[in-house]
Amino acid sequence: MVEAWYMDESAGDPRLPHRGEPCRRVGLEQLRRLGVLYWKLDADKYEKDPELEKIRKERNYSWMDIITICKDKLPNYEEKIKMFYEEHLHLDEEIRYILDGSGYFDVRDAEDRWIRISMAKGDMITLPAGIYHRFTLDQQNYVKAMRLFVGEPVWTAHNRPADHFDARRQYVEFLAQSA
Ligand code: KMT
Ligand code: NI
Repeated sequence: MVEAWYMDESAGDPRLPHRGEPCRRVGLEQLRRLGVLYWKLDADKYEKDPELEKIRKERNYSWMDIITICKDKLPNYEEKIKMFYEEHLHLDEEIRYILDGSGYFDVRDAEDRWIRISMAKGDMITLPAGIYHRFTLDQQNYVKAMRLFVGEPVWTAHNRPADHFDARRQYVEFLAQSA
């Protein structure tokens, strides 16, 4: 099962786990209350997987591509890595399915604390529109992920502060109701 925990406050290499001491784990139910959805799939059959097809159909994830993030494969690697780790939000869902490798998605909880979600092969996640988040590789320095989208993709990241967007306002309202 996917592991998530409250991050410690220490600075330093983002690719380290930053587990607090003692470690405070976060479960799927708690993630769901933040609007974060998670599925476990068999990444070896992503090309022909009825379970994946079902999710895509139900949630209208019509568009997809595959991105490989490692030094030798991704153009403008350093710049992109930096952008991914800037705290930001999107006006649409961010949907990622890890096909190989691993990495961390950090999301803010309702009290603005960082929760770190450790994602590896077979893990699929949806971050809701308007949630503040960021991504980093871990010490493996490699991830291959499917990116999905409802309709034509818009990758624009709005760095924090981005509180004036409707998507943010709606998300804050959702949080208040799901508390
Ligand atoms: C993003 O938007 O943060 C990315 O595409 C990088 C993460 S994909 C595992
Ligand atoms: Ni993002």
